[in-house]
Amino acid sequence: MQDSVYIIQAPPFWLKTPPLALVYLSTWLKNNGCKTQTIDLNNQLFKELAAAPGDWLKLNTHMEKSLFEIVKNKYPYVLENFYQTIKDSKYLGFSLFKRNQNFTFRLAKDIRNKFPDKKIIFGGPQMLFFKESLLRDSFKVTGEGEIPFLEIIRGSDKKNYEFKELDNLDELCFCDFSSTGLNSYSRVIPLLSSRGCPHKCNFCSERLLYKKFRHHSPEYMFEQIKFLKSEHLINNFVFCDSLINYSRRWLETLCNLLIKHRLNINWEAQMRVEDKFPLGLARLIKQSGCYNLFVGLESGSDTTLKNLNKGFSAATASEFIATLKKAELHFEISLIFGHPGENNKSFKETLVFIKQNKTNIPKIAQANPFVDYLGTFPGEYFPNQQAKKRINLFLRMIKEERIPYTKSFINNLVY
Ligand code: B12
Ligand code: SF4
Repeated sequence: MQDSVYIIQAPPFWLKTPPLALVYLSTWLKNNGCKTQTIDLNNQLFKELAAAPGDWLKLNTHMEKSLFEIVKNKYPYVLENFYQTIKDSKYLGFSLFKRNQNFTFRLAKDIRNKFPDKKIIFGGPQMLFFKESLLRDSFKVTGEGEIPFLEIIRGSDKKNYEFKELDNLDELCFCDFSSTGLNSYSRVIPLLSSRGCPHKCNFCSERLLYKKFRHHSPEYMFEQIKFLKSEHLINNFVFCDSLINYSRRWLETLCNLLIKHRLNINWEAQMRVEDKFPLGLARLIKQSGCYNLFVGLESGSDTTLKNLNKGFSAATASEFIATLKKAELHFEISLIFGHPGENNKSFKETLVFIKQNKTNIPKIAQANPFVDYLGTFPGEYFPNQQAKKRINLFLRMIKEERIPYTKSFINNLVY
């Protein structure tokens, strides 16, 4: 048995499900003989502070920057308990996102002072933003964590890992939630059937987060769902993939397996707009238990869709949405405003598209300004002052048209 490892999710972070990185990494390390535990400090603190979910989830720089000091001054026992728990461990891994980076760095600095010998490893999507070492003698893992984490525990002193990706996802053991637990969350099991995305929309960070697109076989996913359902007696699943329809045959096989074996689960996922999407497949998706899809439409203008390299036209999107509606699927669409190149004409085309298709659109999930995520835009980017104004006009229009929307995901990304 190797020295013990703790993998930590600092706050603030999403609350609904256990952080999947902690689940994947702890499952992998345990199955490779490492004594591993996870600590969801985010969930613990949210409960300890009796915070309102809306306040905790709202993107708010001030809260993110001040949270560590608040905890240190008002709830010191939480940190003391935490230090007590980790005191005998050798490795501490932190999962880093934009929202929890301040808390994570403050905590890691205190740990370095208190326990100078501990090996500290940083990973997670926010690593893309750091070129330098983050803390004296720490390890930096950009991209997938499984292979680098294990190498570090096995004694490698390489300090900087980038995109060491698994070749065959089916070699991974089924997700083990025993360390994170599921009962203290909302009893929805997160799943991941793939890593990366085969498409290349030019605003999207997916190609920066993963180098190779890979997926599990549908048989593996079916067996994993069956196992998790019987293990935890939970029926609700959320696919955290960037998209669930990377292959029609794959999706059809999985749906058929779920139906044939009467698994009776409920599931939701993200989906890409596809040309000539078969009504039969949409019905199969519904029949297999899908209760919600999150569709990345982004725009209703052909010019903007082309600029975004979405790979479909407004007419295709209209047909796709009608197909989902015909299959009685519930879905929500997301939109981006203010992409460089969007002008009044293309903006208005999006408004017209939404109006014309409103009877087929159950809900607007998200409307946000274009964010140039580490140079995803292949040209010179200038912040578009129009974006906010356009989102407000769009909001006014969907209110007038009585199209439902998620209030907290409108214009919440730039903060
Ligand atoms: C699914 C998803 C969601 C779901 C979450 C569902 C759920 N049950 O958790 C929903 C839709 C709710 C969501 C919401 C948001 N999301 Co989101 N989401 C994703 C998505 C597509 C997948 C996340 C996931 O589960 N991945 C699977 C796990 C296993 O991967 P992972 O965490 O990256 O971990 C791997 C590696 O990073 C690494 N690793 C991670 N931690 C560690 C630690 C160590 C020590 C090591 C060695 C390695 C390591 O190893 C892991 C396994 O290989 C990602 C994009 C992506 N493809 O990653 C965006 C992403 C995480 N989301 C993002 C954002 C911005 C948001 C929102 C803030 C958007 C918004 N408009 O509000 C909200 C957050 C809500 C909130 N207020 O907190 C950003 C985060 C950017 C950042 N740098 O922090 C991402 C990266 C997308 C993007 N680039 O914009 N999201
Ligand atoms: S927007 Fe969706 S389809 Fe396009 S690259 Fe990103 S994840 Fe893939």
